[in-house]
Amino acid sequence: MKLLVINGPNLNMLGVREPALYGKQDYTALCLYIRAACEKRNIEVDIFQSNHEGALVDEIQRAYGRYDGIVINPAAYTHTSIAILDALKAVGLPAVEVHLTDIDTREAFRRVSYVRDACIAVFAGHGFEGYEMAVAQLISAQA
Ligand code: CA2
Repeated sequence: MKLLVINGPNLNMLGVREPALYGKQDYTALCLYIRAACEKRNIEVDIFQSNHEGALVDEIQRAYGRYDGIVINPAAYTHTSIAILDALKAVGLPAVEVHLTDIDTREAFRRVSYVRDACIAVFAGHGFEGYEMAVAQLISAQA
């Protein structure tokens, strides 16, 4: 099984500011965590991060025929991007939405998720562990 993990804008800034919200660990630590979670389950993984909506759409399209599932934290684009929703629907791969924080208990504008409509599950508010939960979900969806 081969998974693609996609992270949206500003997640590369993890650990730099707002540690109370997003934790003290940086983006490199998140990537190491995801790789370890996949390795222990014998899952191949590629991780992609971009601050640009079109680049995220391009990467989702590129996944078609190459991966068995997508784990996506679209960051702020969660709440705005019909383009990312359409790309996920277009490729039709099982996708799981992840957020480090619990977006349902933050500002009202974060309660809206456009991408949710194209995802089989959502894990929000579990920090790094949410990515591992998403990987486990995709494995059990495939079985
Ligand atoms: O909780 C999440 O994972 C989010 O997707 C993170 C996004 C936010 O826009 C979403 O509403 C929820 C923000 C990404 C990280 O932003 C940072 C801001 C300051 C310092 C470090 C990271």
